[in-house]
Amino acid sequence: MSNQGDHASPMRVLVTGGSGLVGRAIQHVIKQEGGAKEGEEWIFLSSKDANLMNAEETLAVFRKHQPTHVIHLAAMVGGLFKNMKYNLDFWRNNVFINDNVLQAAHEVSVARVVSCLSTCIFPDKTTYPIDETMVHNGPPHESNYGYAYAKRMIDVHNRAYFEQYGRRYTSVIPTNVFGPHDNFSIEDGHVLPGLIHKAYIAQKEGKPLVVWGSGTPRRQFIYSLDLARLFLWVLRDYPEVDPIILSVGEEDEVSIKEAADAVVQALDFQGEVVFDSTKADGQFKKTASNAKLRRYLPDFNFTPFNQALKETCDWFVANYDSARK
Ligand code: NAP
Ligand code: GFB
Repeated sequence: MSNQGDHASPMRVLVTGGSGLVGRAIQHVIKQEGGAKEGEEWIFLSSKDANLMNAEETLAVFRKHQPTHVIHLAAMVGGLFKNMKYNLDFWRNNVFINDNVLQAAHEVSVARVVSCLSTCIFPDKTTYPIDETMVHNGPPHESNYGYAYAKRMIDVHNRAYFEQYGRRYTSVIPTNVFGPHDNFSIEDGHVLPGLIHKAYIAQKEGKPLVVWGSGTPRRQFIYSLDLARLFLWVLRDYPEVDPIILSVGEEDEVSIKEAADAVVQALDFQGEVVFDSTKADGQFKKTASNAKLRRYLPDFNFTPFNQALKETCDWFVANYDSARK
């Protein structure tokens, strides 16, 4: 069965979280790379269109647009340090959003919903590489258990909507994402946008770039535009209810120190780089396998990391005044 469901007519796709890092990347692929097909309608929501933590507002925006398909990105999102501060809010806000969105989709008979988990929600004590079968195999890292459990419940929702109503709603599991329109907040954002913002200021002030933690943890990073291209494939052609990891390969994993060195190179930062080991390291590694993705898309090409980082840095410098920070 195609993901068109029984829709011979073109898709009407509602993208929740359409104004965020990933949402803006999907907008770029749809509007600048010819990602939409003839007759398709794409609607990108922000929280101004509806507070998806509110069930009535969520149902109203779904009834207004009557989507045939949904890419569900909206969430309370943040880096390690924001997660460590607000585990309760990450749990409650994301559970509200996810329950409202999936129930509204069911009520207006959306054919296909693609929601978003994250590679940071897997069990902290695990074997490597991590794969899609391990989502529920033990407690997540203590730094972000609120977000992690809320995200895992999406997978539980999808299984239950399939068993009880035959809904083929699915989810993807991206690794750490970066790119233009990211949240460059030094306190609340993720590591790459945080380091880009800090290096930009340090350059201007002639001060060292301070990297938090030891620099030894390891991460895989996916460029937001690559993730967006993969999202379109998942929406149109990925047939399963079970989640699929969307990540670069294990061999592309880098240390935080290597990531910082890449930011230094991309911004041509001339100052000293120092490490503040009084700050937390978070999860040491969460090495994910993209073997399942490769079985479906053996020839997909990821943008080389240094090129993607340069494009992101160039965007940040050019849009410094308006960037989220
Ligand atoms: P983001 O840049 O923070 O954007 C979040 C989006 O959700 C924004 O469009 C925001 O709207 C919307 N939103 C938040 N609360 C809302 C609410 N109560 N009602 C309606 N909309 C709300 O996040 P992102 O990095 O693009 O993440 C998108 C998805 O990818 C999330 O599900 C996230 O968990 C997942 N993910 C992200 C990463 C990563 O490294 N960034 C990694 C793995 C998975 P406003 O613009 O109006 O605030
Ligand atoms: O992207 P990040 O904040 O989150 O990366 P996680 C944290 C790692 O980068 C830690 C180091 O090892 C930090 O010590 N780091 C160094 C920095 N300098 C900085 C900096 O300036 N800012 C930040 N933020 N980190 C998150 C989860 O884990 O992954 C979220 O907590 C989310 O739930 C996200 O899923 C994708 O990769 O550690």
